[in-house]
Amino acid sequence: MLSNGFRLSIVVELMVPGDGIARCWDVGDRPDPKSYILSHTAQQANSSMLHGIKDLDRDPIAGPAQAPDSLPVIDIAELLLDSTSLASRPVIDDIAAACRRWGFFQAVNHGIPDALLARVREKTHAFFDLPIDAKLKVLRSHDNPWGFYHKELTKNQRDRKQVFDFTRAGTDPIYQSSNRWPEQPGEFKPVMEEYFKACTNLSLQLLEAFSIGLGLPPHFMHADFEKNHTGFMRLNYYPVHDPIEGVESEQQQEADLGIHHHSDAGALTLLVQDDVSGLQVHRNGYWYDILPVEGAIVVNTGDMMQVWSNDIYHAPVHRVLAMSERARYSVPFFFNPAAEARVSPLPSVVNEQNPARYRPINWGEYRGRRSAGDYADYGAEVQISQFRN
Ligand SMILES: O=C(O)CCC(=O)C(=O)O
Repeated sequence: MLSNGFRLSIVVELMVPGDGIARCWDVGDRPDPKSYILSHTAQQANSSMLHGIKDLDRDPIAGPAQAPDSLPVIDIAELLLDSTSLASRPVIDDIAAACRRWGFFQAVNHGIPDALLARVREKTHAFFDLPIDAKLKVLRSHDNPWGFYHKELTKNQRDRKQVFDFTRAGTDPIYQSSNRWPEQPGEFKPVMEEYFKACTNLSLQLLEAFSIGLGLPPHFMHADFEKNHTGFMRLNYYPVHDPIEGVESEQQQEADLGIHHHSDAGALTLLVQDDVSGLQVHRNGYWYDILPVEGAIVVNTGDMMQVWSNDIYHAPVHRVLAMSERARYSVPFFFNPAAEARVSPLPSVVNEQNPARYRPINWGEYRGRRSAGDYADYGAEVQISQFRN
């Protein structure tokens, strides 16, 4: 848990046990300080613009003065038993409070078996361990986003990672394309499909908490997901060395972060991370680490949840640092509505005093534009701020 460049003594001293957020950083302890943190700190004062917008990746990392509270770890067992029971109300309130404050929490007792998570981890490692030629056989293309990719962009900057993306079986309604599955490792597809199903079920249960938290019946949001959701799974591999270093001449700007800052486009994200740190959330001008908590699934809200809730829940900006000592693996499941969903602030959060802050968004179109920008640099990325009233 405290690997990858963190000095054990410092982290133990400054962390509240189990809360998943560390309090203080010595920049010398950060993953890849040379290539990113130090150079960016030095440039911070005079060079913080990216495509005409403030580049949040240049903001400082939180020290003790900026971290008076912590990212919650929430036991969701009662919610999974019955979201309408009295016993689940404190869980729902904790989730609502976490999503207002951080947009993130770590869920424990989430019901996904450890054995399944272990198999997902094993297959993820085995896939990324394949020789590059085997991975290139399932390479993502311009018109089909499913499969392997090693040159992904976030905010038009190349990330230091490799990914493998897949979605539901059949032809997906946004890109009219279908999954690419590798021949190796064996059992890769059934394991991933089983995990996809488990994440879909858990996400639907979490949606009940979000609906109740916004004063709506538990199943209010289900209509946009149950039959035709467009959720997808991503396997992330953050190697220590830039995966295309010295191989490609195009897009050779330095991949100085694992993933540059972004918010997730959809409703909510479930993430399993391994024991290597690197994920950070941006809050009030600082970056806070989300440290691995054993057995927990990290949950965060996305752009569509921010719109539905009329800014009560927010889509947190987050990123992953570049690795310097050990590779990192993570598996996010992005739970997204049906392609035809028209997303706008929900009736329970809009009234005369609080008018709708967004115009309706067509999810399929929004998602299509966002992922096109991940593939190649098509200029400014689509953002929900463009739909603000
Ligand atoms: O690897 C992580 O911890 C975060 C992944 C993420 O933000 C993404 O894939 O969009």
